[in-house]
This record gives sequence, structure tokens and C-alpha cells, in this order.
Amino acid sequence: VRGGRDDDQATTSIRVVRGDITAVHADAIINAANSSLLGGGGVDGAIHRAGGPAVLDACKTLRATTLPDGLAVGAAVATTAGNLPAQWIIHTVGPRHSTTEDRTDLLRSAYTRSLTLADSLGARTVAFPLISAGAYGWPRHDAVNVAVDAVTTATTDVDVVTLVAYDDETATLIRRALTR
Ligand code: AR6
Repeated sequence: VRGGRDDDQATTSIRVVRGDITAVHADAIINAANSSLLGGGGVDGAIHRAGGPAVLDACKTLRATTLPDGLAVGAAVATTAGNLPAQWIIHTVGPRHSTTEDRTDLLRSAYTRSLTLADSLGARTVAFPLISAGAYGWPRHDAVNVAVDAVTTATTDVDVVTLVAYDDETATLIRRALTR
């Protein structure tokens, strides 16, 4: 699937991988974090466990310096990837799903601002989990559609975006959305 910039003919390939994001090789791995940046469950817990203490140390330093109030929903920040097979972790915070408020733009922003940060780091390959589709309660189908729409329409220098599905059903949903 091709997307990306028109002005310089650059294209971005989007691929789908089923499995654990901590085993994916990419310049930058995206973490579906929370505003505290101090860890949690789900993919955040897995990334901190696999990345090791250097990741939490870097997050604590961010909280002690540039982000005393934590990371805003829809924003992104980078740290070392520690022991992960990546150069950086880009931490972003997806919105919690709401039945009374449309938070789609915030979820899109988690993807697009992660890609903008990847560009500024010089990362050419990035891997995303399905942000907000776990503890934050987004219906999987909606989370997939927002993810695919955001990455296929983004303006970015990233060459390869890998969407990591933790299970077969999610992988199927993503593949289906990519071929629409
Ligand atoms: N690799 C790839 N995908 C994973 C992995 C993994 N190792 N583990 C889970 N997933 P969630 P959220 C999938 O809950 O909804 C944390 O506590 C999972 O199946 O990790 O954005 C944070 O600290 C789901 O599809 O993130 C926050 O407090 C997707 O990753 C909060 O949860 C996202 O599920 C963030 O909630």
C-alpha cells in the first residue's frame, strides 16, 4: 500500500505483522503509553520489560525536566529503546474511548505526531501497536480504521510503517482496511 508525499515522490509502504511488537526490528517502536510515562500494562508493560531499566530511567528524566505534567493525549515523545531491537521508542498516548464524545482526532494525532517525531529523528522504519484498542477501550474495528486512515494519509519521510497486530483477528481487520 502506498501513501505519503507527492512533492518529492517519496512513498511509504504499510505492512502488517502479527505478533509481539517487542520482537519487531524497526528504527522506532511506538509505545501506547499513558500520560505518566511511567509504565503500565498491555503493550506498554511489554515494551518496558523488554527494553529494560534504561527506558524507565529516560521516561523519569523526561518527567523531571521537559514534561513535569506528563505527556498530553495525542502527543509523542522519544526515548532510548534500551534492549529492544530498535534505536528509539516513541511514546504516545491514545485517548480513552468515549461513547459521548468523538475522540477520533486525538487517536489520529497519536499516529501522525509519532510519524512527525520519527521524521525529525531520521527514523525510516517504524512499528505501531493498535493504539487505544486495549485498556483504553476502543472497539477494535474503529481503532483499526483510524490507524489505517492515519498512516495511509500521513505526510512523512518514513519508508516502512509496520502495523503490529497482537492476534489473528486484528491482523485480518487491518489487512481488510488496507485493501479498501
Ligand atoms: N505487542 C503488540 N501488541 C500488543 C502487545 C504486544 N506485546 N500487548 C498488547 N498488545 P493496550 P491502550 C495490543 O492496552 O488501549 C497500558 O496500561 C493489545 O492487544 O496495550 O492504548 C498503558 O500504560 C491492543 O490491541 O493500550 C495505558 O495506561 C493494543 O496492543 C493503557 O494501557 C493496545 O492495547 C493504554 O491503553
